[in-house]
Amino acid sequence: MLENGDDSDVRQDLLERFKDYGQDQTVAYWHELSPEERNILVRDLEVVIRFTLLHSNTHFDSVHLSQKVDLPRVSRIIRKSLRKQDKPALAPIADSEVATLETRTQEERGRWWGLGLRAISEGKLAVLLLSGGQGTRLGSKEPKGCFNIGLPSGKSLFQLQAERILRVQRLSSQSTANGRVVKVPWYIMTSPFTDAATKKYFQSRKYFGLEPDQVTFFQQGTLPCITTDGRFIMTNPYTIAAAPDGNGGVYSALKSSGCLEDMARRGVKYVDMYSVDNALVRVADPLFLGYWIDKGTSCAAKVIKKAYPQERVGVFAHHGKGGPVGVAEYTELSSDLQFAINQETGRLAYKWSNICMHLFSLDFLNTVVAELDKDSIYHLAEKKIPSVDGVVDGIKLEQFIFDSIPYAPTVSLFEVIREEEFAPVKNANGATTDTPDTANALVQRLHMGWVVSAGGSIANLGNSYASGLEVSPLLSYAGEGLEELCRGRTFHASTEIHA
Ligand code: UD2
Repeated sequence: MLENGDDSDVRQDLLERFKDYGQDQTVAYWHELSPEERNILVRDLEVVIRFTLLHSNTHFDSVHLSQKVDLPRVSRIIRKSLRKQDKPALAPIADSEVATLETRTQEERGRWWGLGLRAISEGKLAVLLLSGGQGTRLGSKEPKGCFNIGLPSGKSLFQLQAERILRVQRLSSQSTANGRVVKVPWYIMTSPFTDAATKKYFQSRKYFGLEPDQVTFFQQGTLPCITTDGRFIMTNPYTIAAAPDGNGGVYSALKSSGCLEDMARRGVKYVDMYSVDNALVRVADPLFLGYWIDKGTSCAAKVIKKAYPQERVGVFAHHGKGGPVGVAEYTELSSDLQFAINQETGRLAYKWSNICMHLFSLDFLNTVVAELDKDSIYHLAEKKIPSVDGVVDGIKLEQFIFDSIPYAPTVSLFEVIREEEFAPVKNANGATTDTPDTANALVQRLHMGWVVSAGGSIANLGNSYASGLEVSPLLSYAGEGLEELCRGRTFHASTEIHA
């Protein structure tokens, strides 16, 4: 802090430090700043960097972040990420490398389901929700998990996910001799955009029936937004523009927050990581977990066949022929590869899509955190960024959750049925795809199928695509256990069947 306004030595020291890292523009307006603004800038440049969090339609008041910005680390990230990398050419994933639907037997499904429930009953599974993203495309100011997609119950995405965890806990306890319920730890990664509102939402709804001590919130990091030549962008003369460091920020956040140690203390061996904006996400899926335990690999991901070349999903691919498995994000896949066709099958060559449902061993997470930090290569998201010099062409630095996969010695890819497990909520209603309405319709159609399969029937079905009904997750996780309730009964369309 500046004592009695004397700033020459402090300014000199900061100027030298930031000059060393090519960031002297951060103190370029020093002479114009009031003593109060100088204090703000000095405090932030010295200990933490005060950010104006980049948000397209609302600028947060500059957020004072608790974590220190380590200038050498940030500079290493900028330097290595801006450097042109000669990435190896991508090569498709062969069907034989995927556990496809056709290749699994009923016996295997039953065995995997049991294996998964047993691991959960032994407290070996933790669930981690990636919930730091902004709901920009959805047009919501609230964290996406708070969003009500219009189901008969009016439940938000957070509530649906919390109730699926409760259901899995019950199923897992029923699978044990002593029937003891083991609480699945739920780690929720937020960002400065979503942290306060998310915590308030859970507290005001009493964690949807979960125990508060099984829910842990932790924040991902933020990074300065930079110009194309790597210089911090100043939002105003004493504030640096910044943004969350991508959902792959989970790795450094797991370490800096102490959550990795907390997981070890709880006896966690497996971590199920997923994105908030999938209305059909099978959180803590015993089938997926059991399959993966059976395979014994370092990490696993659920995959579905791509619906069309331009679908906004990452695709799994080899980094180089015979190289490690990774994911090419839709924002980085050339249109040639988007449309490339496998000449033998006539199908898309890059068809195994990432739906942001991952399983990692805690052992693997403990090693990959260090490797990702050492390599420090981030994705560059080009953005128009408001700055002290007007709107400039800037870059947000992001890591992706799947950046860790190429470091895994072994990877398992598990195909699932799109209609059962993938209902993205990305865009506001009115858009063609991935809206609350399309997700609502997918949920109700799936659950209607469950009820009919269990011997029930539905009255007053409209002829609209969205007709169907809703089954509370507390009643059934994947359509199981509905026979007794549904057989011979008629239910009204667009209602929720609950316990
Ligand atoms: C994600 C996947 C994409 C595909 C698609 C399916 C990534 C990087 N891409 O694309 O391959 O699976 O979903 O719908 O996963 N998030 C954070 N912090 C951030 C940014 C995002 O926690 O800084 C969370 C966000 O809250 C959400 C998830 O990550 O839960 C995916 O968010 P997104 O909207 O950035 O990813 P999207 O839809 O572009």
